[in-house]
Formats: sequence, C-alpha cells, structure tokens
Amino acid sequence: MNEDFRNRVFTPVLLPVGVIGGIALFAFSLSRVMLAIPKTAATVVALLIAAYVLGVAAVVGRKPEVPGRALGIAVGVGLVAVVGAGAVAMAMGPREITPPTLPEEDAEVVTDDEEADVDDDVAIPDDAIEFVAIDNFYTEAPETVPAGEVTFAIINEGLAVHNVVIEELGDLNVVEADGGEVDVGDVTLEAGETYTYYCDIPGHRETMEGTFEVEG
Ligand SMILES: [Cu+2]
Repeated sequence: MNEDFRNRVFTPVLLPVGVIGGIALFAFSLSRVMLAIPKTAATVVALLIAAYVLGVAAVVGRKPEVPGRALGIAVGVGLVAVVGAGAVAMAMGPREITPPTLPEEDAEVVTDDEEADVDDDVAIPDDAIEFVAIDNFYTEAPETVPAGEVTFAIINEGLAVHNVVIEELGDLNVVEADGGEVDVGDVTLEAGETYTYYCDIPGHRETMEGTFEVEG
C-alpha cells in the first residue's frame, strides 16, 4: 500500500469506517440468524460465536507471533460466514415467535365484569317468587305477589352477597345469598298491601330497592 495513501486516507478514514460498518453488518446479520433459527439452535450459535470471538482475541493477544494477514483472514472468514448466514436467514424470514402463554385462569376465579355461575344446591320451588341479583341491582323482581305465606327465592348472579329485606316487616331478611348462590325463604304477606324490599348490605340499597303489591 502506498505510504501516503495509508497515512492520509486508509488509517484515518477507511479503517474506522470499515470496522464500524463491519460490526454493524455483523450485528445485523447475526440478529437475522438468531430470529430465523429455533431457540435452542440460537443458543448454540451464540455460544459458538462467543467461542470464536474469544479465539480471535486469544490470537490477537499473541499477535507478535501471528502475522496480521492471518488475523485479517480469520476475522474476514468469520464475518463473511455470519453475513452469509444472515442473508440466508433473511430469505427464510423469522421463525414463528409465540408469546409466552399465561397460565390458564382458574375456572373458579371470576373477574368483576363476569357473572358467577349460580350453583343450584338450593332447590327453588316452582311457585317461588324470584329475585335475581347482580352487583348491585335486582335484574328480576316481582311487581305483584300473592297474599298469605309465599316462598321467596334469591338467585345471586353477582359476586357480592345480596339479600331481600322487607321494610314493613321490621326489616325482615327473607333471603340472602353469597355470590353465585341461591337462597329460599318463606314470608307472610297481607292482601292489598304494598311492601318495600331492598338489599341491606351496606351501600346496596341505593340501587337495590323496589316495591311490590300483594294481590287482594
Ligand atoms: Cu346487595
């Protein structure tokens, strides 16, 4: 190499640009390879490359005994190999990357916007007056009820506990069920009366209150 060219162009410009470009090309190609091959293979490749880099470093450490040309060839061969593999990998495209799967949610666990499955441990008589509750509303409640002794049933499709309390009967708690549960209870009602029912769980009455009339 011409001495003048080496001092004015090669050492200050071409060498650094070449080294930086080579590193960038190496990193890019390697990333393509890593994305294309299976995970376990990527680990093996990474180990091999680490070994290769250590090998080159060891050679550099013994540089006085190793001709610069041999070192250049060793680095060049490694670079060409990785870049070549990178080109192949790019042609293949990345492997299917599947996101880590979260553990299946426990079927028993329900989130706020899901309704609990009501289990029917308690049998509801056919003639029962049904109240269906969620958090915090009655989605079903009677408007008229027969007089005399009647059976109330609460079907709690919410998560919180809900009940049906009748104000005119000394705030009698007729039925109460935890989330996903059912409860049945009897109550005696006067003909022609209007009763106010509500849920007496603190804070619930605001949205869980209504009236029904007893047939007379
Ligand atoms: Cu309630």
